[in-house]
Amino acid sequence: MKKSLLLLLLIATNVCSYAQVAVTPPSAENLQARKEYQDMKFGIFIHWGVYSMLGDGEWIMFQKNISREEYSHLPAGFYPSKFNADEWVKAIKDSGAKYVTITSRHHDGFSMFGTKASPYNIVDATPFHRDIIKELADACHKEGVKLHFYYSHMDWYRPDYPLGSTSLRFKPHHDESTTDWKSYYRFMNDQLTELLTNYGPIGAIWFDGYWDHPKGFDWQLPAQYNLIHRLQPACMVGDNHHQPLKDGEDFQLFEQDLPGEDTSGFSQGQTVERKVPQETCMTMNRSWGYNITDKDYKSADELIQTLVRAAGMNANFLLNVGPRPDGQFPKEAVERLKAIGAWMKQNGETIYGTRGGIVPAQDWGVTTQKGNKLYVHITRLNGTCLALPIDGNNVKSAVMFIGKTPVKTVKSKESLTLLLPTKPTGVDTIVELTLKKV
Ligand code: FHN
Repeated sequence: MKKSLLLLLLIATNVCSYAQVAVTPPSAENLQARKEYQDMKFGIFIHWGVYSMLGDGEWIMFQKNISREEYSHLPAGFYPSKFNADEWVKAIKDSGAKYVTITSRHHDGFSMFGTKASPYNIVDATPFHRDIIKELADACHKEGVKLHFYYSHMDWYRPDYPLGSTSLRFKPHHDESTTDWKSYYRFMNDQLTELLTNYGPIGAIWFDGYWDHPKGFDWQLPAQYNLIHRLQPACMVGDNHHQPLKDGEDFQLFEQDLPGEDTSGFSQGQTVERKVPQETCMTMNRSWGYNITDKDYKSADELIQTLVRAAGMNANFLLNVGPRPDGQFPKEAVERLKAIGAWMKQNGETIYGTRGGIVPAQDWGVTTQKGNKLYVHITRLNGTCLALPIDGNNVKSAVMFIGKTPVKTVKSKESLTLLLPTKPTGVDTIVELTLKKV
């Protein structure tokens, strides 16, 4: 009797451990990494792959219904002769960005790094034969720029990938008979292991493509997230699933929207979870991957204002660049990165290391805060008078951030009214308040 009970217990424990993998709680390094990540505030997203050669974005395989067989001839022609990782990192650093998130493998299934898990990769399948991710990693580590990896859960190339909503609509290569979740899951985890073993410290894995499968599909995320945290405890996990935060995720991603907004159609299912950091990713024009005809670039001023607004909403801003097939950033992107960099050089103190200030985002702008400094970022104001709903008696001084000239104020227990010397006209007029008590 005793023996059979023991047997039952053993079986039950085993079944449970397979059915439900518990997510490992975040380590001390991970919690520290989240803080440092929030301090960085600004990153550059890079969408680059063999699709860049076709000059019509990273979804071209799907949009033009290109078969797996036809598409797989692209790598043999991929030779980005002007690629120079040091130049990329210099441009990124000069823009004021502190980290870069690059597509290690996008939905087309082509790996932009040297991987033993599949020959369909930049080292083995292109005449370039160079591991651009390794070169970028070396340049980033040398320059103190953090490196994050975008990694697609969805795959239009591999026959073992379980057909999802996109691959069912366009039948790129295979049917249900070849799909094999176990094999595909093993492949992803092998690649993630390589990415977290061969390229030094990695700041984050940025997943995308979850939404390719209907509700109920089990991506086995807890075990995958645990693997990442086991390999590099400080590495953060983020997933662009457009859903509420899931267990084991260290930061929350918003696509083309600031946290809490829903203009893109991607953010409907997301509530802002303040227990983790937030990040807003955005295109500079209308495309992620290189698009040869898309010249609809946002102005540098608009991008700066979005970065400022994100900071005021306590979020990082991840701004995308889609390099050309020759390996260089488009000139429009270079110009904007330079302009943002010049602004950050002057005003970065009001952004880096701050958190969203005590006054929540308003139509006129936002506030950021670091200790007893409250920075009032005015991006749109008619007139010269601005009332802030804070205890005016708690404000020791008010000065213009640039030049430190005093700003006249009217104080009450309920508000502080700023009487600006002139109507704000620039991209961001910043008033620096010093608080008596935080
Ligand atoms: O389908 C992708 C798209 O190509 C791009 O990578 C963006 C970046 O946020 N995310 C996906 C759509 O949610």
